[in-house]
Amino acid sequence: MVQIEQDILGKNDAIAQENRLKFAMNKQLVVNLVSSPGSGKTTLLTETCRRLAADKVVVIEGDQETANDADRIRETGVRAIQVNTGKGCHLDAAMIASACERLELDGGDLIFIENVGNLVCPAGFDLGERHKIAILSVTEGEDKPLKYPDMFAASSLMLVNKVDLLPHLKFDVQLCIDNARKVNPDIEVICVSATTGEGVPEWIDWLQSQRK
Ligand SMILES: Nc1nc2c(ncn2[C@@H]2O[C@H](COP(=O)(O)OP(=O)(O)O)[C@@H](O)[C@H]2O)c(=O)[nH]1
Ligand SMILES: [Mg+2]
Repeated sequence: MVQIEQDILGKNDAIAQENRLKFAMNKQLVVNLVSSPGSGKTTLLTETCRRLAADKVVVIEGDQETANDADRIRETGVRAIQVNTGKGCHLDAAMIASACERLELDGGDLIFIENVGNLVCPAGFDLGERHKIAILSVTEGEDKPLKYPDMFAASSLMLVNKVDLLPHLKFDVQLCIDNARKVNPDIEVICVSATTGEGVPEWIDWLQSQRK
């Protein structure tokens, strides 16, 4: 088991490194959104695409089945490609390489990857992205960074989503942030609501600062 795991991860890391070099050469910013299912990745992405419509934005959508999320992105006018992983629980670097080829990008792009929803497997797979971004919604509980530390340790930024629901819930935002910083003292945090737009300008500013 250990040998197989090492072989798979070794092969993935080599392709991820090729992706990373290509992204750098083509001046592309690539961010990989990771979270459990339903935390609001696609909703936040559609809102983000609407606000960045004038930019060169594309989205690579990962789900086990269906093209629903790519369809939701395309409704905003942004190009999207759907990757179905079947039995797989995460995207890998080869899937991203092939999706980028199909997108025929010409450089300077902002590439969003929406990974398959789960807080475990996507943490272990480097796609060649600049940043992993963990989305945690306030309905999931403050303890998730402690229960699934790898995901939060691998992420540069945590977006705490659905803050519009806070008045209806017992969710301690500061405790959640403290828990995330226990596993990753450097993680940045932005509180957002993908549906009301609260915090979304700060998220867009964060993206723009990464593009410079
Ligand atoms: N109240 C509220 N609901 C949200 C927010 N973001 C997403 N949702 C809802 O959460 C559900 C799952 O969202 P979706 O974007 O499909 O999550 P994904 O599985 O992470 O892509 C949908 O019913 C969304 O309307 C938010 O900020 N506030
Ligand atoms: Mg989705």
